[in-house]
Amino acid sequence: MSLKIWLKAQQETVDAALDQILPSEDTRPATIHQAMRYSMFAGGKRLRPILCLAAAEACSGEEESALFPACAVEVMHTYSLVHDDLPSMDDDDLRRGRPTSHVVYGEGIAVLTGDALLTEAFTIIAQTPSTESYNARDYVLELSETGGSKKLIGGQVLDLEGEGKELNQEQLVHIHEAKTAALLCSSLRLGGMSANCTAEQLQALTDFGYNLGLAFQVIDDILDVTQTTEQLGKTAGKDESVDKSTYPAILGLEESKAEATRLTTLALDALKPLGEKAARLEQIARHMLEREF
Ligand code: GRG
Repeated sequence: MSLKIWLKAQQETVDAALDQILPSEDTRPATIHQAMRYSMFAGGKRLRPILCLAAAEACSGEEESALFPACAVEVMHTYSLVHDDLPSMDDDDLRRGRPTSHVVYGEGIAVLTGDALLTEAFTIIAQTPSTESYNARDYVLELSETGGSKKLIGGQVLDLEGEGKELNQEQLVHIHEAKTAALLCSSLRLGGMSANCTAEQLQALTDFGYNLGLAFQVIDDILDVTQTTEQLGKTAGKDESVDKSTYPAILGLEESKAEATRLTTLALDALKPLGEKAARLEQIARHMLEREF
């Protein structure tokens, strides 16, 4: 099966699982459940759940078990986007070409939507079946560490504090480790854990996720320069390049491309202990480098 067809099938599997697992739109109070579903089904690529499922496959796991962490990481990711778009954060009116949650539902409901999604992520992850080596406690700790003040939230704090300042490469890497690489890494680790991976496999997934996460962010920054904001459908009105440090701004475009290639090579090298079963992970990394995932 070609990567394109496989990716589409995985997206559909994840969408169906999310649809089943999330409270329906008419669950009372309807507003919050409609708002949660509005942001969950907004056309995201489902990169994190797909990495989770591919990691489980690489460790000979069952898709059925990996679907719980796959949904949990996507729900946590969506919470971070809803809050990131708020007027008090990035103040974005559009995400993936659609009005953001606070534009549609008002700021109060958007804050609560993010809170509800974050809480829901833990309800979902706790349902991941135990294996010989891992149980609900391990899964919950993995996700809470990633969502906490040293990773996602810490990264957002550094990002807010860095606005309008000229950051150096080390500071930028630190933000992206926390904001982007951490959740990609956890998505892979949770997929492996749901498949009862060995310590060696878990390390391989961690190293792959770290380098892939950084590569993803460098590529995202490059695309911000090489494609127009309108094409990406990301933001309305506000030009983020003015107050945010990016790889092309620090390294230049050509060196940023070389950095994306270097990080992808490191990610691919990390997959070696997983052997042939990691073929999908390898394809995803190569595809990401060629053009946005
Ligand atoms: C805790 C409020 C809060 C924020 C945490 C993750 C994060 C920090 C903010 C999200 C905003 C952002 C631009 C993060 C960088 C990572 C990134 C490029 C996210 C977009 O991910 P995609 O491209 O999005 O996978 P889709 O829409 O496809 O799901």
